[in-house]
Amino acid sequence: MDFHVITLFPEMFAALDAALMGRAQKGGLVAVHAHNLREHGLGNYRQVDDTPYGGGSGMVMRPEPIAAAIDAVAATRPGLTKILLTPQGERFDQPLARELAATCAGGIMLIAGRYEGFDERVRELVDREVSIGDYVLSGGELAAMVVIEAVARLVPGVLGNAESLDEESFGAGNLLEYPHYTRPEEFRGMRVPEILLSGDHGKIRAWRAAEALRRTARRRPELVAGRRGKPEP
Ligand code: 6GU
Repeated sequence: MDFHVITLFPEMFAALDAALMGRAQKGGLVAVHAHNLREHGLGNYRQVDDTPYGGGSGMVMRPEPIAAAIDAVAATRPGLTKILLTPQGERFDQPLARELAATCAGGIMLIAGRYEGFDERVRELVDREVSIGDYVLSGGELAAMVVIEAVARLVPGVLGNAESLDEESFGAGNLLEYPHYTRPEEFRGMRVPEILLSGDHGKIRAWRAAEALRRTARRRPELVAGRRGKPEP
């Protein structure tokens, strides 16, 4: 799967050359291309932002450089799904990651903004808007990387068989994961649950399923109720 990011900070995406994403890119399963929005800036200063109509503090990203960058990337790659990263977007979660992995075979274009926001007309240029959570980031770059990694690891072959999609948190049942233990059997007086040492794989499976449900019900009751979003007060 191909990812194309439009950003003022393409160098940030070198972070995806490490670990799982690095392996996936070297193996040809995933490609990440960062395109410098500055190249489409206006005038000698390659300006990409301007003061807001109506007054107020901060700068707003102008629509023309973003439109030019989107068009330049799309011209040679017509199948890309265009996603604007914005705190006002649809909340990114594992079901949305699965949806994008399943429906964006033609690749994904991610538009990362900086400053206070985009000119409203930029919204008309994209297919959807995504936020990674209710907190403020100075730009969409880290959000883009979150989306890229979460979607890329759902591409067949990206995870080794050591890693299972079904058993992890938000996996098959959209629950948190059951507790894990490794050696030693006793650590600072804390023992590994006896059942995990029993060798009875039927009982172990049942214990893990019950623990996953119990833990999710305590920590994230809204997931057990099958609802998305925050717990109700
Ligand atoms: Cl997608 N962008 C920015 N700038 N801040 C965010 C975000 C995105 N998602 C959460 N906070």
